[in-house]
Amino acid sequence: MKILFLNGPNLNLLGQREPDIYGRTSLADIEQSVRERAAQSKVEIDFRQSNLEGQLVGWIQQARGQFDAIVLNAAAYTHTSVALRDAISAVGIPTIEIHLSNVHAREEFRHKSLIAPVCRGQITGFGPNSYILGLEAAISVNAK
Ligand code: CA2
Repeated sequence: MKILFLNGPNLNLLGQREPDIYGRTSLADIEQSVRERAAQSKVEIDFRQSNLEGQLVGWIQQARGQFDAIVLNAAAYTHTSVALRDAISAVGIPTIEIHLSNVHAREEFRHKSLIAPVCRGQITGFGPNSYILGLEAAISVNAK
């Protein structure tokens, strides 16, 4: 099983800025813990980050036939991107929406996710553990 982790804008700053909201763990630390958990289940992962909407759309399109699931922290694009939503819908790969913070407990503009209706489910508010829970959800949706 192969799972693609995609991270959207500014998540490369994790651990360096706004620790009160996003914690002190870097994206590289999160990737490492996801890799360790994935290895236990003999799951192959690819872990990427981009600040560019078009890059994320391209990666989703290219995932067709290559990955069994996508775990997506679309960051701010969650709340704005029709392009990401259309790409997820077009490729038809089960996609799990994840967030570090609880978007529903924050500003009102974060309560709306444009991608939620085309994702299999949403995991929000568990800090770096949202990525591990996302991995487990991705494995479970593929379990035969
Ligand atoms: O809680 C999440 O994971 C979010 O996807 C993070 C996004 C935010 O726009 C979403 O509403 C919820 C923001 C990512 C920005 O990450 C930063 C990390 C460190 C310092 C500044 C920003």
